[in-house]
Amino acid sequence: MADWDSLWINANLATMMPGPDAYGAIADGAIAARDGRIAWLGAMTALPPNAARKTARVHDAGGRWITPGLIDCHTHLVFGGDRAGEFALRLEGASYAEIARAGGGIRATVAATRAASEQELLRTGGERLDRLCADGATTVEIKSGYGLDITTEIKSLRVARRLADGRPVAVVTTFLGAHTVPPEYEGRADAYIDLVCDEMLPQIAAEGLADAVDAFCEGIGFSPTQTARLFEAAKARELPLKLHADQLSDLGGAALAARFGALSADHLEHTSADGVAAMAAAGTVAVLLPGAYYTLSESHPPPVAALRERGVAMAVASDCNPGSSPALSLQLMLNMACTLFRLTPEEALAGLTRNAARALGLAYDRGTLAPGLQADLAL
Ligand code: DI6
Ligand code: FE
Repeated sequence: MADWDSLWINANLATMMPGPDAYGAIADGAIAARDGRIAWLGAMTALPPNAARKTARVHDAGGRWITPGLIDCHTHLVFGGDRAGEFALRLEGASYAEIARAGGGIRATVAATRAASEQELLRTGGERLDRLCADGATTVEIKSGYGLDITTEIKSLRVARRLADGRPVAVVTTFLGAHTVPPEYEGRADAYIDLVCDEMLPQIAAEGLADAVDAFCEGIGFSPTQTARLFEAAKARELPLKLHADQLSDLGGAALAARFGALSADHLEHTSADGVAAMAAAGTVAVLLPGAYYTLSESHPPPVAALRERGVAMAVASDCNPGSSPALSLQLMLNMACTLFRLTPEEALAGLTRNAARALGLAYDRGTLAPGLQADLAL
């Protein structure tokens, strides 16, 4: 009866399916794929007779663990230049916000990204994506937000889409035109939001370049009112929402994201109890980014105990970017989610699989191991 393309035998499976065991573990199991989908999984003792003979390729996992392919649901990995100099400045006492206000930070990367050719962005972005894949990623979200003009935002999103070509990974794109006010709009943030809503968003939506829309709601980013305007415009085009919320201060970003039914609110270091309650009620996923917390030497971690108590799904991601999280190891993020944010190992792995899929609206298709889902596996 078995008629499979691939079969992995002698594997321990972390299915990540909810249940009595936090990993949804199947010890001494096997998993089969057909046409890129999971066709069967279970204990070795339940494997149909002759299964191996009727399968094109049989792999012996040799007792290793198979998890769902890891999902990095928050990255900014298409960018030009680097910001190593800012690392040194911060060591000397400058803060992330001070560097940003002095024209460094995101704006420094915007200048370098505008100057970079599409080929250059494809090459450097590809090197970064390859490292995430080597660490077990099979789905990676990539945000724009280092263009902040229509040409460069579109260039970045096209590069992000093309990065998946020829690689064993799916790329999901997010339009982050509202990342910061570009220099040519200094002091005119509302006029820039007009440009984002009235020109960038329609063109990007028409070209199908974005799977979601995000913003940086922060003192050095955009106000809740400006963010809400963008969210209205995105909703009118039926684009899902995400938000950089409450990273450096509590502007009520988590509650704002929840009010708009956003897929996720990300960072959350300064989110209040009300914000957590609003996320719980709306089913908005909390995306925790320990790499940024670590790199910026923050001391105010996200309210993990409250998120856990309220049953808010917690995802974990790299936030790969040249300023606040120059990180390309998902296994290090698993470690830091536990050591810095006190997630349990089970919660951390769920954060890079099941809950990361939810943060991208893809839980119907990936993030757990179950028949019918994509056969995205990490061995
Ligand atoms: N928060 C972040 O962690 C990234 N963007 C944001 O709004 C960092 C962006 C950068 O520093 O380049
Ligand atoms: Fe980010």
